[in-house]
Amino acid sequence: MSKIIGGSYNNLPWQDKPEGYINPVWRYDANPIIGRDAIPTSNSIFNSAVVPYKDGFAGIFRCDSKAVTMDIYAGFSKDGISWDIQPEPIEFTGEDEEITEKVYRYDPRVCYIEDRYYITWCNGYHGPTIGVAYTFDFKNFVQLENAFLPFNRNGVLFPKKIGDKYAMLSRPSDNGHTPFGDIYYSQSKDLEYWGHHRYVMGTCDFEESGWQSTKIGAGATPIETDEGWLLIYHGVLATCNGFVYRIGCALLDLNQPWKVKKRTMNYVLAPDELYERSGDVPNVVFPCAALTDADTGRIAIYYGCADTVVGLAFTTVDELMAAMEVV
Ligand code: BMA
Repeated sequence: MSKIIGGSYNNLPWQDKPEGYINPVWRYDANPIIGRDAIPTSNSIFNSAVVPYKDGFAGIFRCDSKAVTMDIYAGFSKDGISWDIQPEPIEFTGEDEEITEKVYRYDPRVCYIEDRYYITWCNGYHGPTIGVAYTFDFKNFVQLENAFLPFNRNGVLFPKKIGDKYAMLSRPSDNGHTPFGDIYYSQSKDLEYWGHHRYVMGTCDFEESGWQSTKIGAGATPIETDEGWLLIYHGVLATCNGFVYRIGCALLDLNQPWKVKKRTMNYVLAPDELYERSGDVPNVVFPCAALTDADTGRIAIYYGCADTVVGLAFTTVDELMAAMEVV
């Protein structure tokens, strides 16, 4: 038995694994939990992140508009399943208008560190890079400097300092639909200047693990366990009909998280259901958050489905540990 290091959340959304189901991750039986038109202006709502907040949950949602522009919105939920998303996008305050000026914002992550909630997202600034902001209440948001130079995506913070420094995973990329991408680790004393970059892991040979042979990117905030940081990530295969996004996980060293101890060669979730296979961008499951309960080892994964709606899936720390192989 592996142990999650973290809080007890007995209000975590949960369903037991269906009888006879053999895969390590199973879906909420009333998926999708958020439809594409959950706010009046949205074309689609997907790739969104949630955290425990007060006696319920809060989240940051990617809502693409009917003009098909990308922005992020705050939302609240009592049960983690039924969400009330604010109809207006997040307004950021910050020291420099050049940075707070909106170009596009997408694929948010949320991470509680020390005393506040940090959000990271893919922020348009002469191409995609990693935007960083914090909030205490999901109403007022203060934007900090972009973490990196363009082009970068999938910036995911660790929930605590490691060796006295804040830590972030990211995926350097290009300005288009990147045909490559490995995961890197960066460190900062102040959440503004990032350095001491380390390579974490890359794609696999097509012959070895095809689903993650084109590019990979960090998904949810890493989950601290007694055996290492459990990272849920996405992996992509380039097919003759476009990219296919699936989900896997890896175990990173607790003190030196750029060292990978284990990794899935078989995916843990793939686009199998109709709402994952068909939508604005077919064949995409894209994880951005996971809620955990240290008492039971339960994990609830929030993921975008076909760039159109939000899905919820369940697993446990032991299921994910058993799905990985030593690298
Ligand atoms: C990536 C990002 C994600 C999206 C995925 C599949 O490059 O744009 O937001 O889910 O492509 O379209």
